Amino acid sequence: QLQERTLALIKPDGIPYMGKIIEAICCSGLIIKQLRMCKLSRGQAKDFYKAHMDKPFFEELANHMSSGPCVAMELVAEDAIAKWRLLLGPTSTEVARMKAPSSIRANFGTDSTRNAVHGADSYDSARREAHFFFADRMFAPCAKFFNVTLGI
Ligand code: YYY
Ligand code: MG
Repeated sequence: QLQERTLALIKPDGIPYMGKIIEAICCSGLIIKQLRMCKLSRGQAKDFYKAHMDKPFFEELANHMSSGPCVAMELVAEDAIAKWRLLLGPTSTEVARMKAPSSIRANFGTDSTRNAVHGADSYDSARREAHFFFADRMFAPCAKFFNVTLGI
């Protein structure tokens, strides 16, 4: 089947639960193609979320995203973008706990800013965001370990 890629991010407030979040990812059939832990500067956080620069929560969001380490992952599966969005749940953790109680945000998020994880919402954002975190790894020697069994 056609393999799709997406970008997942464990936000600073989700880091204490990263083992459980990665377990949920693996159980759902998403394959982790790349993973890196990093800490965004405030400027990098603003750049990552620049589509929201006019929103009232932008400063708070940039502060949170640069408050500690994140784990960025490139995920691969059939319908990976939609699969990951479904698994992570609605933006508001209050809504998530009502409408998607088994989602990652319902279980590990605190509020609409500290909601544990991020997921790209389209092919274009997945491409941009994967490039944001992994562009410098494009020619990494470990690329030879992919392709054969997973078809990625
Ligand atoms: O894609 P998703 O993360 O579910 O929500 P967006 O509407 O794209 O907002 C991105 C990001 O902005 C959200 O994950 C936290 C933050 N945010 C916020 O701090 N307060 C809100 N009321 C809405 C969003
Ligand atoms: Mg979004």
